[in-house]
Amino acid sequence: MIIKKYIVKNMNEAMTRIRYELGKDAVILSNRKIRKDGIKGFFSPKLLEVTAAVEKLPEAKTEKKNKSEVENSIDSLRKIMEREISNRSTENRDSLFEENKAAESIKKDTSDSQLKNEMQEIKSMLAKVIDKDENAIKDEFDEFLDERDIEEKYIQDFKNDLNNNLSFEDKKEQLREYLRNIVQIDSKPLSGRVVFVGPTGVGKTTTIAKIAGKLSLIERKKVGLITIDTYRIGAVEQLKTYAEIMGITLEVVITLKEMELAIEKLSDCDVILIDTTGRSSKNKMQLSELRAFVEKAKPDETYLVISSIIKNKDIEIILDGYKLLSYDGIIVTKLDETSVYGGLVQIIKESNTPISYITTGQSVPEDIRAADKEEIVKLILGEDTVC
Ligand SMILES: Nc1nc2c(ncn2[C@@H]2O[C@H](COP(=O)(O)OP(=O)(O)OP(=O)(O)O)[C@@H](O)[C@H]2O)c(=O)[nH]1
Ligand SMILES: [Mg+2]
Repeated sequence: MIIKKYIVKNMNEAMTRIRYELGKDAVILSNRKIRKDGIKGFFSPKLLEVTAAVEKLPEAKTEKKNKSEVENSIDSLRKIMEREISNRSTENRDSLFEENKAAESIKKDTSDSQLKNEMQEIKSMLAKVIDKDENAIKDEFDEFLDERDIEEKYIQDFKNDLNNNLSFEDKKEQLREYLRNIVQIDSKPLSGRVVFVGPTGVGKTTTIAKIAGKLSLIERKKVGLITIDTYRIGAVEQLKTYAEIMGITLEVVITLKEMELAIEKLSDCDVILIDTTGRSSKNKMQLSELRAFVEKAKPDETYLVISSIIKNKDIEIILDGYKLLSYDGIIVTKLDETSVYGGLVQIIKESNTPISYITTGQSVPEDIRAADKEEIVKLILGEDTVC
């Protein structure tokens, strides 16, 4: 049994290293939080000490630990060369005897062709080993993409340009650069009329409460709230409760005319946040009805709120369906509920719309922050977690 300790920043990093070094059959024996030694450690973030074990190393790693196939091939080559040298010296000695000349010539021919054959054999052995190593690198990177839930079709242009002979780490660095180029961020301060749309239960109302709290309590802005969320019992109550706690005016809108009136009433506000009913992106009727309300509000900004726990397959349908609402920013919610963020690549690629905010928990108003490019790239690569 092989037991190995890893000092890492987080569990994701541990899992990636364990899988790479010990293989898929490895099990985690223990994990505990530790600090680096010395005073410096006291001020730096805690690290994780993870102990993992595996019965035996996977084949590729065993080869590396034991004598590798390349080394074996070199050994064989050496033996052949030694034999050839010894043959040659015999040849020299024999050449002293004229009577043995004919026999010697036959021997030399035999030994030359034998050497040729063996060299050919070694050549193909080496080619196989090199080929195997290249495949191992490729598989490891593809495995990494799978683990991070990064779908190949969304990074096809990156993969097409990727040199497969690069090491795993170099490929990862190239992916980091690629992500830095495609991640669009826009977290300009909110002002005017801002509408929030998105599927049911993604966190629109909670996000609005968080933003309203930050704007009114911290930035001291005059905030007004409008909700057209009148379809479910308790839906208005949710926002009403937050509005009362924060001392913010809430207008409830049922008809298109009321939307106009509500906007007028709140015209002295710096920011008007408009909550909407969660709609299925497949229901075009509902979305068209919602669009009529949104158009009446004449928004300065429309945010599509989407949850990071939505399945990759559904992201496409949502982004596509909600195009009807002409969203110009995206808010990704519930990042605390997952530790794999490859779906963000899909959101970024398919929406071609900047991410403005991310939310990281249920607490109002704390669990929201402006999107940060480097943080998003690290989350996708599994180098960061949301706590
Ligand atoms: N873990 C976690 N939960 C969240 C987050 N944001 C919202 N929630 C929770 O998600 C649930 C639904 O939130 P709502 O704000 O009611 O969602 P909604 O989009 O307004 O839902 P509908 O109005 O029904 O469409 C609530 O339990 C929230 O507390 C988040 O960032 N992390
Ligand atoms: Mg709601």
